Amino acid sequence: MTREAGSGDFHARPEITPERQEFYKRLDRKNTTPLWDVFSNLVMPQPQSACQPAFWKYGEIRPLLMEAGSLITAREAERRVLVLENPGIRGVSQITQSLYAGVQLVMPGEIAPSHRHVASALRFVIEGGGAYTSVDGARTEMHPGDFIITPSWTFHDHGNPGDAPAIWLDGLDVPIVNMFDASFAERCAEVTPPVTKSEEDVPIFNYTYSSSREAIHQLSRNGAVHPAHGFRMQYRKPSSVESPIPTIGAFLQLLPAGFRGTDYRGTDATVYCVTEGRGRSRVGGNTFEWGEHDIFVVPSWCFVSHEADNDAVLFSFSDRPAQQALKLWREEVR
Ligand code: 1HN
Repeated sequence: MTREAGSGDFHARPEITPERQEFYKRLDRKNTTPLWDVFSNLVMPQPQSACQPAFWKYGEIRPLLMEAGSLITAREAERRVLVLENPGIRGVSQITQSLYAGVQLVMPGEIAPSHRHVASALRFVIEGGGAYTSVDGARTEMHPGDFIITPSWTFHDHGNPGDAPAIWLDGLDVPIVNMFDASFAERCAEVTPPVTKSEEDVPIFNYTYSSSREAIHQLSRNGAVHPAHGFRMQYRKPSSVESPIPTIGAFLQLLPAGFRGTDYRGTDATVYCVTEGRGRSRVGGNTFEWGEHDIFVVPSWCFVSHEADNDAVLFSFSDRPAQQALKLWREEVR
């Protein structure tokens, strides 16, 4: 194929002359607009995310969450959550263009009432505190590091009969559902519906840390280390290649002590929660020095590299399965 010089570049926005301007005004009155005036904003040569790299230190967020705990009950709030908002897109309750994230607190003796919605949710447990979550009549205990899913349109409620606060990271595909204008939601008639099923008799919805930690350590003993990801696994449905949530992919990676990862980027903006260890991640031009329970976000197509001081474990989630289903996903390992 022959290529003219410069044929790979898109042209900048054409000049706006007085004559064109007058024409554009007449177009505007008929709810039309010239494509050539907006083309370069519509079709970017590579992702140009409005999202920014961002970092939340658990030591700063937890006191604010506890303060919320004395201001409002979980029941009154429906869900007592501090939403993690991406600083580049404040005011829309999004951590990325496709995902919602928040940190939820259920105090001892509290319940969060049962409801359901089209949006799917994941919980990554930070402090268990003796809490449980129920999904369509089956209840599971929440322990630190557990990855728990709430599938689309399933009734779910939470409670904490323990004597310590329960805190977890929520991830939902709310922005995807709303982009499609496909949101439905309703309250359950009962605030706390009865437990009618054993956890063993329903499809797995709690991927416990005891099992995933064992799996990741097994991988680190037998598998090859990835130059960027260390030892990384993606959560799957049992005996399947499918993601437990159709829109959201979840991952667990072990970075061995002294690990120095290479640069990586993907089109799936990714939310990280530090599960164990200390280290740092370079995200674009930023360096995030992290410890246990810190949370950070890597925007789409932004380079990230990780370093670990001691053995570190990172949980993460992104919209990768959604992008893969639509054949949009790309990655680059340096
Ligand atoms: C939700 O249902 C929960 O069930 C948490 O714990 C956060 C954020 C947006 C929409 C629904 C929960 C949520 C949410």
